[in-house]
Amino acid sequence: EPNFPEAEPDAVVVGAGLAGLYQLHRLRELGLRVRVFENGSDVGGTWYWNRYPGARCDVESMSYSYSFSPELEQEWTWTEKYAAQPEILRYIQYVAERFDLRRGITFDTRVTEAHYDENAHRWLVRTDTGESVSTRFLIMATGCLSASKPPELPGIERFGGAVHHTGRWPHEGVDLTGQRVGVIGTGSSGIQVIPELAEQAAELTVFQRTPNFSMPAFNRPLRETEITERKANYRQWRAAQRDSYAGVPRQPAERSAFEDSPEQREETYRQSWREGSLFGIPGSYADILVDPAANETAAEFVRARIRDKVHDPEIAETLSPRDFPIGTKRPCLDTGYYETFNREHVRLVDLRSTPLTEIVETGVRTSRREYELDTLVFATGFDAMTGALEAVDVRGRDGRTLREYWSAGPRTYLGLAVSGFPNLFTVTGPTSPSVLSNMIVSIEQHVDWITDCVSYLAANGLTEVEATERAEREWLNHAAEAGNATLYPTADSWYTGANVPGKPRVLLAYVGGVAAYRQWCEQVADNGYSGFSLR
Ligand code: NA7
Repeated sequence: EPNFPEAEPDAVVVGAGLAGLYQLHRLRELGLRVRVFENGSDVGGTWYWNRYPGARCDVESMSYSYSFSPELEQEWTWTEKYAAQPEILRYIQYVAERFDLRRGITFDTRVTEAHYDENAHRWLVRTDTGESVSTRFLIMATGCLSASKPPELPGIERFGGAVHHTGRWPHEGVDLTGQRVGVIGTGSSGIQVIPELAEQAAELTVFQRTPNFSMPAFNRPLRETEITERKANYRQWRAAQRDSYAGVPRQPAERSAFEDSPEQREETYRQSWREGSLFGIPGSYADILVDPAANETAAEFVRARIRDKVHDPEIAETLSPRDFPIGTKRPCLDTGYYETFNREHVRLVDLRSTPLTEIVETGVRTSRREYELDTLVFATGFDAMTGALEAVDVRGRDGRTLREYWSAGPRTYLGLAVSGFPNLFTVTGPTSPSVLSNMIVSIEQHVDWITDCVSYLAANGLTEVEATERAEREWLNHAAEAGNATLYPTADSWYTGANVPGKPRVLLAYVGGVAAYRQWCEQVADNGYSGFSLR
């Protein structure tokens, strides 16, 4: 591979997170010339940017790791059940070194536009550093939770103190000792950062709009024996991951919640709770994500745990979710979240009963009073699934823009490809299982599929692959039908786009599970890429 930047590579990959890195590795193995553009100054994607204190993966580390290299699996040793961000970032950096990936990546560079030239059958890619690159394949590895959502709040520019977003935490860290700190947002990021901020701040005010369900992570150092055992059986474990619903091996529940007596249910939930996993409580019974009454039994179990932990009954009630079924918004995993509200210097402000009216120079004003703050932390989330893709000016055939084509919600075939956009692939794109699964399992499956497709084209002397509109329509109908059989569409969440004002409300992930989805994708490939036109 030449050392000078290639202006006409075979493939451009956008993003050098877990998806982009593996895609680079696979395409190189095919002998392709690949350019990767990455906005950050180093590899890592999500794990490069989200450096807030307490940032941690909510999937267990020995499952949240690449499976493609048995050597890598043996060389790397995770220290905790749930790895913290610095450890995951070190892992990704290790992978980049181990497979010599950095030399293929142009850092500090954002891809701003990608236009398809129908005559040349190539994408013209432009960057914010003024580079232009012509490529046959364009692979978006831009991440599902990478475009931060601005906290639409009036007066924000007036605030005189420091402002930080959890998704863009300063690399040098932030010292909050002795400060009056405010946090807005109580999703996964907020729930992780709040106990840590409470350790530092003199006074911590949490502004909560919607309480979320959180389960204790029961995080702990991994035992020598578990590591040895997993390392000895990694192949079987990986196969089980791929064969599972969410990319995490787990016996699927077959019973309805109402087949058990209330006492038996309580015992089942207690066992699930002790797992310290996202999948525990919602996976306790087969009908929790389908039947509102079954769901309520699980929700009430968690509310009772909140009441156990929080001394003040009024605060416990404010922290208790009541307006969406448990599991339909991504549940959170925490370490000491609810307990934090027992601390003298921590206060909870309920924005439902006292709405935030504006940000002022000295702090936050609600309908009831003003809160003076030195630092404001936004844990307000992301324009999930589509934000990073639509941030690029992508134009396909006939000048069709992705933004316009998706104006009523994203349209994809398998979450992998878009009709009208030949040779464009989206790794873990909308309507693939993506965020409803262990991301890394879904990433590897997509990257492998894309790599096979590119290699199939070459082997058959073809230059162009494009999803047909019909296949896209049929896939979206299937995905919507599957989604509508569950409670997921009922919740206002980033799964449905409801967290971003004006965003079309569509369930953005496929609920069929990674095993069924993988079979679907394999079938498509085995049938000579049915639903695609190949030219
Ligand atoms: P989330 O889960 O989208 O949480 C964002 C939080 O911020 C949520 O509590 C929101 O309340 C709150 N929010 C957002 N905008 C506002 C405004 N304007 N005012 C008040 N409160 C606001 O994002 P996270 O970063 O925590 O987690 C994203 C995923 O990353 C997570 O699920 C894991 O998969 C990893 P709302 O619920 O909208 O009322």
